[in-house]
Order: sequence, then structure tokens, then C-alpha cells
Amino acid sequence: MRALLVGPYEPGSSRFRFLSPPLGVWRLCGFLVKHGHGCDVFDPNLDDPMSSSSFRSAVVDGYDVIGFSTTHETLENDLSLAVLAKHLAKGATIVLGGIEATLNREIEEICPEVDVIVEGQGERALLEMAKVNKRLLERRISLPLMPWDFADSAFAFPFASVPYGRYWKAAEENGLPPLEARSVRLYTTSVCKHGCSFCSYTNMPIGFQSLNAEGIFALVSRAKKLLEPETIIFSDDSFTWSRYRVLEFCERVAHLENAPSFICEARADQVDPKLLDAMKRAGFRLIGYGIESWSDDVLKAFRKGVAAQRQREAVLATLESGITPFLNIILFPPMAKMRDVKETAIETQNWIELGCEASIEPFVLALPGASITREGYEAWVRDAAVRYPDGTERHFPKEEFLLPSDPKLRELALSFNYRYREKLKATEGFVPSRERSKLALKLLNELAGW
Ligand code: B12
Ligand code: SF4
Repeated sequence: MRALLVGPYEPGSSRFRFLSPPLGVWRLCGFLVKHGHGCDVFDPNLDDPMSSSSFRSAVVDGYDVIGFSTTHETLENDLSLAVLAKHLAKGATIVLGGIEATLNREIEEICPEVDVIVEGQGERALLEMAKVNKRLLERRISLPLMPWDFADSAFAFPFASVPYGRYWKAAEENGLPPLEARSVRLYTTSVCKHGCSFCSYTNMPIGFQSLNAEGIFALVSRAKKLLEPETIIFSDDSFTWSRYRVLEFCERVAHLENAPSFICEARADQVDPKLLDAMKRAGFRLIGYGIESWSDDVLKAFRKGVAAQRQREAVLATLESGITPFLNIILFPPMAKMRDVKETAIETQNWIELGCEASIEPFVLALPGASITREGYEAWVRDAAVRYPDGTERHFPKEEFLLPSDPKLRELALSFNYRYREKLKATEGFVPSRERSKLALKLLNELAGW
């Protein structure tokens, strides 16, 4: 079988987002090649499929399967590319996969042109498609990975085929220093099952699997040997889920010559001062925490399972270890009261002054599959459209984010969102998250008069 896999398409993203290779489709590509099949990857954020002929010439290259990876944010763009591929590559089976394909049950109706929708991890589904000579009887298929497959596919990751140089060049052109730009993302666990109400990935039909310290070290060594990155980013939802795994990895890294620096994501209740000291010695320089809010009422409603005080202890211990904490904040949760927002804004500002980095999202996204989207909060709905090659469009309502229930807060949030987007649009080039969060907090203070 020959497959072409296309990453999620977000037009214009290179201007405002740090571009990085779509790991899901690259991992599938390595896995298929390892099992004797042909596979290419097209990243529409790197080569604009609309303004160049590269996408059109790629899809007519006689592939058996053309697969599209989709997220909620990019859905209509991914479907428009899928429809174009269906039109141009008459014999190919058009497949849709990834989180949005898995959790959004309206896609079949929105886009009947898609032949097969794959749920969860795509490795086995694509192998099965190859076996039955691209004819799969079901429209929606869900085949969980076998217990040993996670490491199998993690190690098949085709580092040498991914055009890292092009991503790094784009990041440097956007003003990022080499330490930030020359980075490689790794994924060492399959899923996080903590079940926070605003999170959708936690509800993917995937069992928890993880590489051990030896496996992570092997992946890091391979990436280092082939690419010499400045930074390795562990994109796992919580890299520190096992204290033992991290400590053992840190010990191994101590013996690696010219090791890169490391960044990871972690839950605040899965770090402690001793672990952080070991991570600092091993070269970790930044840890991202999903703080969301500094209000216990909001954290409880989110079913986050961590109290604000525990988060404070983790952030302080991280600063004290010499690692920079990166705080992910949601400013206007749908159940928040004005005082929750004020407390969160003020405390985030204080942490930034103490040396933290932050990323501030105005709203909880209305993600299909996240339990909060079924809790009765009103969503902001936008008209989205799948575009057809003949110039026609099929429109559908798309829920974007959840509005605060409190009327005064809703008014503040909407005016903040509008003004914030206008300000970001007016800035030239890529705005680093530190600058973006400062801009957001300053604007909020002005609007709220705090
Ligand atoms: C790293 C990451 C990022 C990075 C890098 C993205 C990149 N280019 O890879 C950055 C920081 C840029 C980012 C940005 C955003 N992200 Co993000 N991100 C992640 C994260 C943590 C890991 C993604 C990853 O690499 N996974 C590992 C790969 C191997 O898994 P996978 O992609 O799911 O792929 C497997 C299956 O899904 C399936 N599959 C995937 N594609 C296909 C295609 C076919 C044909 C088939 C058959 C199967 C298949 O098989 C793959 C292999 O098993 C995920 C959470 C998560 N746990 O996955 C969130 C996540 C994907 N992000 C999310 C969001 C919301 C965003 C932002 C919108 C945030 C924001 N508000 O700005 C942006 C949007 C960017 C975009 N245009 O997609 C949400 C998406 C929710 C949704 N329903 O769509 C997630 C799920 C987080 C969450 N918990 O809710 N993100
Ligand atoms: S801890 Fe993070 S990844 Fe895990 S369920 Fe909560 S938000 Fe999702």
C-alpha cells in the first residue's frame, strides 16, 4: 500500500504560532514504512496547499490511501483538503483520523465525501486497510493498539525523513533564538486518563502505555545523533507521571555528552523539590503546568484534582530549582465568578514578575468529547464551511468556545476577546507567549478597571 498522510491545516499559522511537525502523521508514516508500506507526509502549514501546486501534484501521485489528521480548530480546512483530494485522486481511499475525527460524531453528516473515519491511534487501522487491499467495509473504525505496539511505533519514528531544518529555519525567521527554534518534540506516553472536564484527549479510546526510562533515553540519543537539536520537548500530557521513570532517565542523561536541554509538561501534583533538582541537573530548563486557574472553586468544577495551594507549591519549587515554570491559564472559565478571574489575573501577573512564563487562553474551547461541553454551558457558535473545488461551500454551525454564565463576566470576556485579537493582528510577526500574556493581562486590567 502507498499512503499520503496530511497534517492538520491551519492557514496562516506560521505567522502567529510556533510551527512544528505533526507528530501523529509522522509516527504513522514511520510505522507503515517499518511494516513494508510506502508513505509520504504533507504538512499544509509548511507548504501552503492553496497557493502552490505542491498539494495538487502530491495527491495525484497514485496513492492507495490519502489520510487527513484533524483537530477541532482546523476541521473545515482539513475537510476542504480531503474533498479536493477526493476530486483529484479518483482511485484513492480518503481517510480521516486524529482527535476530532474520533470524538466529533457529526463529521459523517458534514462531509459525506470522506470514505473512512479512524478512531484513536491509527497504526493498526492503516495496517488492516493495507491487508484488505484498501477496502474496509465500515465507515467508522476503532481498533485499539495491541499492548506492545506503542513502543513499536514510538521507535519507528522517522527522524531522518522529517524536514526539521525547514521548521527550524521558519522559527528563526520568526525571531526565535536557536535554543528555542532548533527543537524536537517527543511523545513517550499514549494518553492521560485524569479526566479533567475541559480536556478532550483524556477521552480518546486509547489505553495508557508508556516508554520506560531506557526507551526515552534511546529516543533522545537517536534524535541527538541524527539532528543535534538544542532542545528536546516532551509533549506528553504529564511527563512526570512516574517519579521513578524521570529519576532514572535523569541519571542516564548525566552520562550523555553535549546533551540538549529539555522541556516537558507536568501536572503540578506530580513534581516535588527533589525530583525538580534532579531534572535541573539533567538539563530541564522549562516545565509547562496546566494551572488553568488560581481559584479552588474553578479547579473543583474542572475536576482538575489539584488544589490551588498545591499548584503554588509546585510553581515555587520549580522556580527554586532553577527551572522556569510555564503556566497555562484559562482566563474566563464558563462557571467562573468575577472574583475568580480577578484573583487569577493578579496571581498570574505576580508569578510572571517572579520569573514564570505564561500562556493565557481567554476561553475553554468547546471541544467535542470533552465532558464540559455536555454540562449545559452556552457556546459561541460560528458559521464554518467545507469548500468544494467547484467554488461551492457546505456550511455547518461550529461551537468554538464556552461563554461565562455570569452576564457581567460574559460582557467583559467578549470585549476582551475582541480587543485582544485585534491587538494580536496588529502586531508584526510572531509574538512570544511571554509578550502575549503581558499584553493580555494589561488589556484585562484596563477593561476591568482593576
Ligand atoms: C504537542 C501539542 C501541540 C503543539 C504541537 C502541535 C504539532 N504540530 O504537533 C502546539 C503547541 C503547537 C499545539 C497547538 C495547539 N493545540 Co495542541 N496538542 C499537543 C499535544 C499535547 C500532543 C500532540 C501530539 O503530538 N500527540 C502525539 C501523536 C502521536 O498523537 P496524535 O496526534 O493523537 O496521533 C495519533 C492518533 O490521533 C491518530 N491519528 C492522528 N492523525 C491521523 C490521521 C489518520 C489518517 C489516521 C488514520 C490516524 C490519525 O494516529 C496517531 C498515531 O497513533 C496534544 C494532546 C495529546 N495528548 O495528543 C494537544 C492537542 C492536540 N492540542 C489541542 C489544542 C486545542 C491546540 C490548540 C488549538 C491550542 C490553542 N488554543 O492554541 C493549538 C492548535 C494547533 C493546531 N493547528 O493543531 C487539543 C486538540 C483538541 C481537539 N479536539 O482538537 C489537544 C488534544 C489537547 C487537549 N487535551 O485537548 N499543540
Ligand atoms: S491532566 Fe492535562 S492531559 Fe490529563 S486530563 Fe487533565 S488536562 Fe487532560
